[in-house]
Amino acid sequence: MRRSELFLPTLRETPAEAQIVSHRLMLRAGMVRQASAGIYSWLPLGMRVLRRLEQIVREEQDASGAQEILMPTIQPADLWRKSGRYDDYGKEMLRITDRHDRELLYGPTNEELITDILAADVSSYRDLPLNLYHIQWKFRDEVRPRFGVMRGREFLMKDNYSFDLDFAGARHSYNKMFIAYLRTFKRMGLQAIPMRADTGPIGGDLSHEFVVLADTGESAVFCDKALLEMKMPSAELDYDSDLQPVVDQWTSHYAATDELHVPEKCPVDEGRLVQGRGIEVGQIFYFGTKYSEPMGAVVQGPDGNRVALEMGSYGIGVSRLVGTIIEASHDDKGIIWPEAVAPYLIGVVNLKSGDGDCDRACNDLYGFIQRAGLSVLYDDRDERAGAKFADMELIGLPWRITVGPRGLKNGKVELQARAGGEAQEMSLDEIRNWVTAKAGV
Ligand code: P5A
Repeated sequence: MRRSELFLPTLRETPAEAQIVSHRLMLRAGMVRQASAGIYSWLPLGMRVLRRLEQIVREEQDASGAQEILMPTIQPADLWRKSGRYDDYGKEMLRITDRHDRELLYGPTNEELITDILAADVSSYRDLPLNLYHIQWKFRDEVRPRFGVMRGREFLMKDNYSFDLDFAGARHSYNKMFIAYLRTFKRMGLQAIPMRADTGPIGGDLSHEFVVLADTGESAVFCDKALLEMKMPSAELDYDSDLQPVVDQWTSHYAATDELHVPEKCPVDEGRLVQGRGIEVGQIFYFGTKYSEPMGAVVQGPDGNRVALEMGSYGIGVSRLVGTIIEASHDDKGIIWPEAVAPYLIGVVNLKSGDGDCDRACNDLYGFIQRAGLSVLYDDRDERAGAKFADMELIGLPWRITVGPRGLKNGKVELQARAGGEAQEMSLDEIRNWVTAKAGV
């Protein structure tokens, strides 16, 4: 993409309404604009990051055996009356009436809707296990929407729902998601720590939050230092194998959010206890038959008896993750995107647009990078070099290639990593080789 054509309204000034760095940077880098409190429009740069996160989530869900569906944002109130949650959910639920006076709501989560689908279409134990996910906008009328996309009212969530015949099956489904979540966040460059958590309005008796440590996190968290040094489950670990020992390795170490942390009962001595603040990027729940029973999601078991489905639900805050990654990776100049989620991998800066040699070299390189299959933003604008650098640093692309008249006289361009380190002078051949190697072709 050429910068001159991209809708990228960056801001020099720090927006007064933004209290935390990720919110400030998302506004300044032209990623989002507020439509109303806690509700945002996503502009091209923000949208590209959101899509990349979705894709990582999708790939890890698919790898775990979950199947993608798409449920609507608007749900009938009656379903929530069946589960008993319609009144309990209170003011956080946005309630809507249509022209026929039918009561609807904008879904804050989808346990009821998915259970209703299963109740109608699954009747035998042979149809199980099932794990269905979607990536869809949710609405929760939060009392205090704040910190931009971190606590929005409208936000993008990946949510899935597992259905099993018995507890052993449900626990295996829970464990699969536990591992899929570790892998998902790791791929995004985040260290997310699983912590025992309260189940809140979702209910049930087993739950883990996945928490990224950050000073701007909304909750206080406590965990054993050992968890910060844990190794990821091996890439060879098969989802069909017994996952309990792997999950036990993680859950054997103490970790709790402030709701569950009781200092007097904490088994970790002070030297090993990490106390900090955390951002909840995901949460998983096992709640047995809490929804399937009242909603009639029942199957015939192998012995002919009818049994209510054993269920769990699993959520990832996809839009919240955009802010979380920025909280975890930035400096005083702007965002530092990890390669795996960057809106573009490479920025090409033309130091003298309009100069024949510079334009030609940049155009060639821009075409070459695109043909290699890498994403590139080419700053072809007629702007001061300082302004172009400041913009590139703000939007945080992992690599910058600078092309200027002085270097070109010697056939050289400059390669610089956003994450730091020395800039490297390279010949045009060398930079093309670097691109080819990066593309892995
Ligand atoms: C699990 C999936 C659920 O809703 N039902 C379906 C269960 N869980 S949850 O913990 O309440 O939400 C899942 C994740 O969504 C993100 N999240 C938010 N992100 C931005 N703004 C909000 N207001 C918001 N509320 C929840 C969190 O990352 C949470 O872990």
